[in-house]
Amino acid sequence: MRRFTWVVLGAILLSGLAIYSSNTVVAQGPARQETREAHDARMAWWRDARFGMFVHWGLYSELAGDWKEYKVNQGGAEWIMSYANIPRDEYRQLAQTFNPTGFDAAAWVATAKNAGCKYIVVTSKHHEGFSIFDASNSKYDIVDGTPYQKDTLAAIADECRKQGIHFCTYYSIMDWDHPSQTKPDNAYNPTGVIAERKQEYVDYMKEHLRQLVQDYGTEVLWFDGEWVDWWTEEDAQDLCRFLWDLNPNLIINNRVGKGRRGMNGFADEGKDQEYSGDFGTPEQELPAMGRPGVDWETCITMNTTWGFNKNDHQWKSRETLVRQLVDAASKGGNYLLNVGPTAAGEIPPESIERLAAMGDWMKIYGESIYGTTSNPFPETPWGRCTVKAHDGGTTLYVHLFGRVEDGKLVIPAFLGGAMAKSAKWVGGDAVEFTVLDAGKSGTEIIVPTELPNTIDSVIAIEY
Ligand code: H79
Repeated sequence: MRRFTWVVLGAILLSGLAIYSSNTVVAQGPARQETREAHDARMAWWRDARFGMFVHWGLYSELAGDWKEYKVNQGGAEWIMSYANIPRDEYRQLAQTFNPTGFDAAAWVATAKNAGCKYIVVTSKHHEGFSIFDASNSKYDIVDGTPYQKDTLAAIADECRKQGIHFCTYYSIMDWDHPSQTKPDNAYNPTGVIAERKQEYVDYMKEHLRQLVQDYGTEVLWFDGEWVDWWTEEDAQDLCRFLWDLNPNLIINNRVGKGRRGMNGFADEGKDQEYSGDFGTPEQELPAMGRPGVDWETCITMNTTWGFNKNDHQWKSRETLVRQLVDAASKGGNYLLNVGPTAAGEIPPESIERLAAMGDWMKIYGESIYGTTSNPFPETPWGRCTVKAHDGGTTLYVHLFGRVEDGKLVIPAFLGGAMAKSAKWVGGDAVEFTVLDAGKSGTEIIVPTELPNTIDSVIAIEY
């Protein structure tokens, strides 16, 4: 063959390879195949955001942990219908007195924004089955079923767009109210389905979800209650296809499908990609380490409940909350922090104070959280690390959770032995440092005994 032919053949082969590699298919659950680039683009805002506010609000907020003699002293007060085994008809009557006259969408969104949250996830329908939006196929919702008669979810969605916060919604597959759903004898978990009525219920959910995507513009669908036996991975795949047809950019959590193995929020090691959903969902726990290649978000309460509970006073400290956020970021995950507003529509003052404190910290140190990736070192005895690649190089953020013994800290070699160019306190002055062995042995930084911030002080090292 002539040389020219070889060159042409080679070029064809090479361009074929190039096309192949840039189109490498990422199976994001069996319901979707997209290129790595398309997948990264779809997840980009969510990965950069790192910090969101979760809102649990429903008829359970009215009971606030009490039903007759029954008291929820600890844990999810939003589960009271199941815990106290309240009959459907009695529970439904709560709607008639649900009148959140103190509700102020602008204030809620501003509270999240001032805390440094980039997105809000609001319960649209929890396990109780009541819709906190204007469900087109039900009267058991905030507009048609309560004296309040206004669409609070639409107001929150509008405010989010106004204030530049991503609007996202929670939706429970398990439903303790719908007539297609059967209840075990003593409580509602896990709820079953009358086989002939399963399709009716799936269609009912799909119409809710269509509304949330098309009419309310939700950017994430945060499913829950997927553990009911009758819900299958095939159902999840069908639902994902339905949702992505409505909005291909939608992000869906892994509780849409059957991969999650427990409260750690992930599928069995190495199996996450085999199930539906874009991200893992640890609940009330921070994983010991991240899972490379798997997006995740941990959801955490400030006290022990999701829905408002007047009996629960076990509030986490500001320090714990900030450090949990830093910990999540250092492991490549997002932190979704919950508030449970009262039936009057007010976020409890204890939550407001804590969010404000997080905002104070984030205003100075936010650059070490947003858009960062996980810690590169096997151990970080000083606290945590986050990393940010940028046009001029790479920044390593060293998060100090406490004083450093004898004022010297050796940061191990980074980026294969790159030389540190500068070091400074985030929000402050330069920090003294020495490059060890031209970077091959890392960088020594001099840390004063008095740290600028008692919760977490951050040094930014430029490479
Ligand atoms: O909405 C909040 C809680 O009401 C809800 N999720 C957060 C975001 C929640 N529902 N249940 N739980 C939390 C705990 C449930 C645990 C179990 Fe299971 C369900 C145990 C057995 C079925 C999850 C699925 C853990 C193992 C399998």
